[in-house]
Amino acid sequence: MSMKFSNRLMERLIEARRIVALTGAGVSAESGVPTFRGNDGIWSRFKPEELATVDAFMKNPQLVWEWYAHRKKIIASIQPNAGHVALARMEEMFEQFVLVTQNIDNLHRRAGSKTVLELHGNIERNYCMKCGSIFANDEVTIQAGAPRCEKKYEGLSCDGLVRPDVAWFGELIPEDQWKQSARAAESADVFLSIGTSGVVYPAASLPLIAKRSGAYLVEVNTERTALSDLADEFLEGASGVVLPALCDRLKGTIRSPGTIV
Ligand code: BJW
Ligand code: ZN
Repeated sequence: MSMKFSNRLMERLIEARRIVALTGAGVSAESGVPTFRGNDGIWSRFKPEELATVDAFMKNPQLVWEWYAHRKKIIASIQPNAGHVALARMEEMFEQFVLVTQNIDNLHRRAGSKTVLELHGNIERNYCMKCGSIFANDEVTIQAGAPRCEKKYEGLSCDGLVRPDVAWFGELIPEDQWKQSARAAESADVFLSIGTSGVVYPAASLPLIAKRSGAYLVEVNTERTALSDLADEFLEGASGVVLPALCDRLKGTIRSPGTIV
C-alpha cells in the first residue's frame, strides 16, 4: 500500500537534526501484545488503574502476578513488528534520534533500536520490595501468592515480596529516564507520538513540551486521541504500515545524517 505524506512533513523531516519518538502500547499491538485500553479476554474486565498500582499489588499480589505472568508469556513468544523495525532504521538516518517508550516489552531493543529511554520500566526485570535485589525472569518462581526473595542475610532468608520492575500509578517514574526524555523533547525538531492514547502522565506531557519548544508534532495512531487536535499532522493508520512507508519515503531523501539531498 502506498501512502502519501505531505510536502511540509517531508521538509520538516529532511531539515531535522533531532527527532524524538514517543511510543505506547499501539506499536506492539501488531506483534500480538494487547493494549491497555482495548480488549483482552478476562483482563479487559480490569482497568489498568485496578491492576497497575501498589495498592492492588499489596491487596492481591497473586492477581497482579497472574496478569504479569500472562503478559510475560505473550512477550516471550512474539517478535517485533515492521513498526519497531522502521523506528530502528530511522535511528540511523538522523543526527540524533531518541526513542522514548512507555512500553515494558523490550521489543524496541529486540528490533535493533539503540537509544531507548524506558519510562515505565522493563518486564524482564523484577526486584525485591524489601532489600532491592534485582532478579531476571528466570530467577523468579511464581508460586501461589507472589514470589519471595531468597537472598540470605546473616543466614536468614530476606523473604521480601518480589515485584516486576515497572512503574505503577502513583509511583515516580525512573528519574534519569524522565529527565533525558524531557530534555530531548525540549530540543526536538520533530516529535512523533505513536500508538499511545496520551492519557497517562507524565509521559503524556512530552508532546506538549516538544510543541511548546517549537517542534513539529506528528501523531501516528489508528484512532484520534486527546493529542490529535494539537498535532501538526495526524497520520491515521497502524504503526506497522505507516512507519515503514515513511521510512521508505525518507530513504531516498536523506543521504547521511543531517544532510539535505
Ligand atoms: C494503535 C495501534 C496500531 C492501537 N498502530 N496505534 C490527574 C491528572 C494528571 C495526572 C494524574 C492525575 N491523577 C493521577 C495522575 C498521575 C497518573 C496518571 O497519569 N493518571 C491518569 C490515568 C490520569 N500517573 C502516574 O501515577 C505516574 N506517576 C506519577 O505521576 O508520579 C508522580 C505522582 C506520584 C504520586 C501521586 C501522584 C503523582 C505513573 C504512571 C505509570 C503508568 N503505568 C502503566 C503500567 C506500566 C507497567 C505495565 O505495563 O504493566 O503504564 S499504566 C499503562 O498506561 C502503561 C502504559 O505505558 C500507559 C500508557 O498506555 P498507552 O501506551 O497509551 O496504551 P493505551 O492502551 O492507552 O493506548 C493504545 C493506543 O494505541 C490507542 O490510542 C490506540 O488507538 C492505538 N493503537 N493499535 C497505531 N496498530
Ligand atoms: Zn530481598
